[in-house]
Amino acid sequence: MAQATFYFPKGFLWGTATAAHQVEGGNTNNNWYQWEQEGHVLPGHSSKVACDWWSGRWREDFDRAAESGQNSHRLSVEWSRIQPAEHRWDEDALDHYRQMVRGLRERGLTPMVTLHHFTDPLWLMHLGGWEYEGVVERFEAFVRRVVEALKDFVDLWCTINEPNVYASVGYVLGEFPPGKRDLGSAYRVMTNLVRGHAAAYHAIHTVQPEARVGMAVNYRGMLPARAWFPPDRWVAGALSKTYNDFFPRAAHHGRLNFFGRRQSIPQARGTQDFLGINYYTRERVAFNLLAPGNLFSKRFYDPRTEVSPTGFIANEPLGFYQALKWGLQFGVPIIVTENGVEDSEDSLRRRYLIQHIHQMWRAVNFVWPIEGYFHWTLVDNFEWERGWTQRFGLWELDLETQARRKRPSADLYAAICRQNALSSEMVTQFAPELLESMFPG
Ligand code: IFM
Repeated sequence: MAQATFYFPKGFLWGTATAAHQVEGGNTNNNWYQWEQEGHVLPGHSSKVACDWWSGRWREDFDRAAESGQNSHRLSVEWSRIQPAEHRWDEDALDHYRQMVRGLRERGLTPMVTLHHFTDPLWLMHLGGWEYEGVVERFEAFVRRVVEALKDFVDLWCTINEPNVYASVGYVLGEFPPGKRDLGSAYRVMTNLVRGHAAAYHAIHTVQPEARVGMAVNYRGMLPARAWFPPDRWVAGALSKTYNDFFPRAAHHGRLNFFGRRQSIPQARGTQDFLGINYYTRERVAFNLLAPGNLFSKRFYDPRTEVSPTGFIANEPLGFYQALKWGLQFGVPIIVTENGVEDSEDSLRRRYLIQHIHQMWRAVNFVWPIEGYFHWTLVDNFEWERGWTQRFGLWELDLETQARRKRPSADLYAAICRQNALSSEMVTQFAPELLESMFPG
C-alpha cells in the first residue's frame, strides 16, 4: 500500500455548520415551532430545548470546535428573536448574537453567519410569508440590523440557506410549513427569495463594503436511471435545472427559469461573491408518466450504494465531485457550506467523511477555487419534521442530560483540520477498508 498525504491550500476553512432553530432551544415565536405544535413533527420530538445554546451551552460547543482544530464555524441568527413583532426589535437578542460571534473570534474561529435558515417569524407568516411581496423589504431591514450589529466580528455572510429546499419542501411537497402543494405558490416564493437575496446582498455591501456574501444551495445529484433512455435523461435534466440551478443562476445572470417560464430580475445579477454548496447525496431519476404529482419522475437511490441508517442519504462521493464541478460555471469561489450524514452509531460517517474529503481534494488539485468545508454538524441537533431520529453530530447529544459524547469521527475530522490534509495514516486508523481503493500500491 502506498503512503501519501493529500494537502489542502493554506488558509482553507475547516468548520462545522449549525442553524439557530436546530441548536438554540426556546424558539417559540416562529413557524417551525407552530408546525411542531400542530403535530407535524414526529410525536414526542421537540425543538424546545435542542442543544440549549441560548442558555449558554454554545460556549462549551465552540470550545469543542476550536479544540478539535476547526478554524471556522457557520451559524445562523433567528429572525423571530431579533424582530419578535413587525415593529419591535430586541436589542438583547442582537447582543446575545454579538457575544456568540465574538466568542468564535476569541477561539480563533472565523464566523460565517446565515441570515435565513428555514424559520420565519410568526408575524411574517401572518402577512403571507415569502409569498407576500412585502417580505423583501422586511428581510432587507432585518439583514441591515444584523449586519450593523455583528459587523465588527463577521464579514462572511450567507443570505439564505437552501432556498430550493425551503420552496420545494414547503410549497411543493408540503412537508415543511406551510405545508402547501402548489406550484404557483412555490414560484412566487422562489421569486421573492431571489429578490430577498439580492436586496440582502446589496444592503450588506452598503453597510460593510468588504463583506463577502453568498447563498447556500442544496445540490442534489440527479442521474438518469437509464442513461440510454431519452425520457429519463429529459426528466433528470429538467428537475436538476429547476432544483439545483434556479437560485445560483438567478444570482449570476439575474434571470429566472422555472420549467421554461422565464423572468428577469436585474438587481439579482452578480449577487454572489461565493457559491455555498450543501451536498449530501445523489439519486437516480426515471420518467414516470403516472406520477404527475411527482413531476413525472420516480426518484431512488442506486441499490448498489450504501445508505445511511435511516435511509436518508446514499453515500455517493463522486456526486460531490460532480457538484463541485457544476459549481464552477458561476465563476466565483466555492465554499462547501454543508456535508455530512446521519449515523448515530458512527459506522458509516468515518468512511463518508474520508471519501467526500478525498473527492474535494481531487477538485482542489484542478485548482478549482474551493475555499472551505463545513461539516454538518457539530453536535446532534433537531432535524426538522424528523425530530431527533437523525443524528448528524460529530458529538452525540443526550437530550435528557445535555451531555455530549465524542464520536470517533470527531477525532478523524480533528486530524484533518489540524493537518489541513487527509493522509493514509488517518485512513488506516479510521477506515482501513478504504486503504486499497484510495492508496493502491
Ligand atoms: O439539518 C439540515 C439543515 O438544516 C439543512 N441542510 C440539510 C441538513 C440535514 O438534513
